[in-house]
Amino acid sequence: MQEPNSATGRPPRADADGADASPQSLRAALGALAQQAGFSRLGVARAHPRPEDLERLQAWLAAGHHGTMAWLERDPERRSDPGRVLAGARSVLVLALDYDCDAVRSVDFVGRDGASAPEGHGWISRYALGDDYHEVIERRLAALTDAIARQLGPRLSDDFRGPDAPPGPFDPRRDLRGTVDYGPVLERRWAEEAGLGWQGKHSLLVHPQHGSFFFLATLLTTLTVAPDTPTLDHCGSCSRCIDVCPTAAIVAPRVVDSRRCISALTIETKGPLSEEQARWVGDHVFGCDLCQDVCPFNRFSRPSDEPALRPRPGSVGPQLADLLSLDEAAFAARFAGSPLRRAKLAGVQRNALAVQANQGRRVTTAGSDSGALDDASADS
Ligand code: B12
Ligand code: SF4
Ligand code: SF4
Repeated sequence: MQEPNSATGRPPRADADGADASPQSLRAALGALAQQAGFSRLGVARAHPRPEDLERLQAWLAAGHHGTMAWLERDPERRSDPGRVLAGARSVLVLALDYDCDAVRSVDFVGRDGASAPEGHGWISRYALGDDYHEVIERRLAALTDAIARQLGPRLSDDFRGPDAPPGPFDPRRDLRGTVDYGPVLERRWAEEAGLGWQGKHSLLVHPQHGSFFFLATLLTTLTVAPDTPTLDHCGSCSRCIDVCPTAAIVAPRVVDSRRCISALTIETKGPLSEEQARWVGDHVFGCDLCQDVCPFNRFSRPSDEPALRPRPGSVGPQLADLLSLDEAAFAARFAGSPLRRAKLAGVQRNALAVQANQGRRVTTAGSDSGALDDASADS
């Protein structure tokens, strides 16, 4: 006996080989297809408006926490309601792609203060050591969309969209909508509901076994898919991420002020940095991993087996002089298909110069300190 389709109450139609399209069988089939398409994990949530997230998002924007990212102000209602992104959305498929690697943790390179790297070197954050994840994930979303249409589409009865939507055969352009990162979806909120982890105090999604070094993407769909169970918050009384942040950018648990976040300053901020911002950057040339590096759950994360995300030669703790010697052509060749293109050559060199100045000040301060000691010993 097949279970009725929970969207329509009607039994699902069996296809020629007897496979059904119940929410449970769809969940199992989608999990397998997501892995075949190269994702590490799939989680599923029921699509619904999220009024509490709309309120929090509006409060975050009103406080100016988005900094220079004005695009985040566009249409918060849409960001908090998948039905406004895909008409008739019934499920949110959330996809995780692991990106950890064998490289040293930044906290062991730039230090807990974010400003103790070996002189002449800066830090490029873990997620940016290999190829640009947007491109990797977009290719995979396309492969997954194609596989769903080819392998599951023909199995779906014409009532899969539920009673309120017009019937018709499954059409991936109408029934699926993939987004990654800059799409109008609060990915971490859906990922939490879909059981892929919980939003830690640094605001990133943490999985109890896999830690937080993974990307997220979503595939909204009109299909009714059996949802997963949300993950419980395991942060407890820990506050390591808040304590380590050198710029106090985590202003409350799960709330990041981008105006102080080194990641936003080094990647998203265009034009010159103020003197204060340039000091906050410490030794970071692109992005920041400190709040994730100290999280106890990242002890469990393993290197990703994804070749495209492995560190490129020279990307771990790069030499500042190398970065500063690049011209446009050399930058384009060295960072083709890399996330660093987002900051452009001008942004990367602005950051490298800030790091150089910060290190220069350190040397001078250390020099004047030892001078003070010498003076003291001379007096005694
Ligand atoms: C804008 C953005 C940034 C901004 C702002 C960061 C931020 N915390 O919002 C900046 C540039 C600073 C940034 C930095 C980074 N980012 Co970013 N970023 C995004 C982006 C594009 C949008 C995030 C967004 O909408 N923020 C707006 C705020 C309001 O949303 P929110 O944090 O989800 O807000 C909710 C919570 O705060 C929650 N909340 C608040 N209070 C409470 C209380 C309770 C009780 C609860 C339950 C919830 C709650 O409600 C809010 C509204 O829903 C997402 C992709 C996406 N589309 O989601 C990637 C994303 C979050 N970034 C990602 C990454 C990897 C990073 C960096 C690690 C990169 C790096 N190494 O430098 C850093 C980490 C910095 C940090 N600690 O956040 C990944 C995270 C993957 C993961 N495992 O979680 C994402 C998902 C991209 C992706 N597709 O993989 N990022
Ligand atoms: S990414 Fe760096 S600056 Fe931003 S919140 Fe985390 S530790 Fe702070
Ligand atoms: S460091 Fe501690 S508080 Fe921060 S996310 Fe990890 S477990 Fe939660």
